[in-house]
Amino acid sequence: MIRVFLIFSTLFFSYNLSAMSKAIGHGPIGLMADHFHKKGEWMISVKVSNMEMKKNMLNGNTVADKEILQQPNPFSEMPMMHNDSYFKTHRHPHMDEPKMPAELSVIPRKMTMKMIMLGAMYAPSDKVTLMGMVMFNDKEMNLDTYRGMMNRNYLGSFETSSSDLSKISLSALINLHENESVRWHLIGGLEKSIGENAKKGMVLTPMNTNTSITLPYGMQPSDKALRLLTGITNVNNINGFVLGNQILFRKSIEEENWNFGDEFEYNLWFQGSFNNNISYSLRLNYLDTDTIEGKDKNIMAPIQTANPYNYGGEILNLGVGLNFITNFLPGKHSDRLAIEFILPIDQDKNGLQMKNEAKFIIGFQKSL
Ligand SMILES: [Cu+2]
Repeated sequence: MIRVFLIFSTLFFSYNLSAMSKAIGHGPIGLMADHFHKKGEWMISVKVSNMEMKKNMLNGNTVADKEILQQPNPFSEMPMMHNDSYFKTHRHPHMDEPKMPAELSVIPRKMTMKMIMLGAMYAPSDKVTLMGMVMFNDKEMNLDTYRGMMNRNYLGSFETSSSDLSKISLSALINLHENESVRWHLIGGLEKSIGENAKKGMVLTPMNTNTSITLPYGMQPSDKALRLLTGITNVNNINGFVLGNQILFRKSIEEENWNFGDEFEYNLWFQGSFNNNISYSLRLNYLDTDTIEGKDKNIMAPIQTANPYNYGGEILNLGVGLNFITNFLPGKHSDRLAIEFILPIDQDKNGLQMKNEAKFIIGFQKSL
């Protein structure tokens, strides 16, 4: 229902955008495919973002650590995560292989995700702009381990991390309509997740041992899926102010044993100018992501992130940004610097998940 409403609002917010050389000529930096280019133009860009997650939520509500330790562990009948050398040296012949705890025993404390996106845009005609992007990500998580049974004592903390080339994408923006006050364009593209999807890391187990396991889904640099990206962007110029909106779908069309869920994204933004060289923006961003499809049978641990159902959900973000026209590099066109600060204002994630905190994006764009 919300989707239908959003699609209609995109179609009806129709009111100039010849202002490509003004700061307001590009949308907030957190958007992709917000503008297109004139025939023969090139643009290269780099964007860096940092996002944190802290605390945990169960079905959309804040949850205490004590309650997390009472959540059932879906892998409780499986053998305890171990490394072979530990069992060769410690195992008694008459002892059963230990099973995993019946309840979750490891709690994520904090997660930091950094991304670097390198992009290029080229317009072979006024009708079509091609866009390519390469993305690197770096993820870090701090976790606390508790004893798996009896008194559930806190045993200690550890950190896992991964960093890799994560995605490449190629898309085309089709200029549907453009006049003094409104422009419309379609977005179509492919996005390939190319990083490692079964990276291992050292963890502290609820038996107070250190061992290497396949990291849970959220810590993997990639899911190896190929996604179809489709969308539509509408930008209106109303007396020097900009009102834009955009709908984007990311749908997995080819996947391995598991993949992150399909995504629906809606952006509604407002921009104004202090002068030709500085503009400000306010953006509402709604993201609806499905749970993980499939599973990796090696991902098994007494922690929420090892369960494919504890992924996805709905998030509403508010972004505040600034665009600047700068002259750092020589050339016919001036360059652009932009920042956006994004805060979640409502999050209803599926199952047990960490809570999003602020995200910060900074980008630099150079037209050639
Ligand atoms: Cu561009």
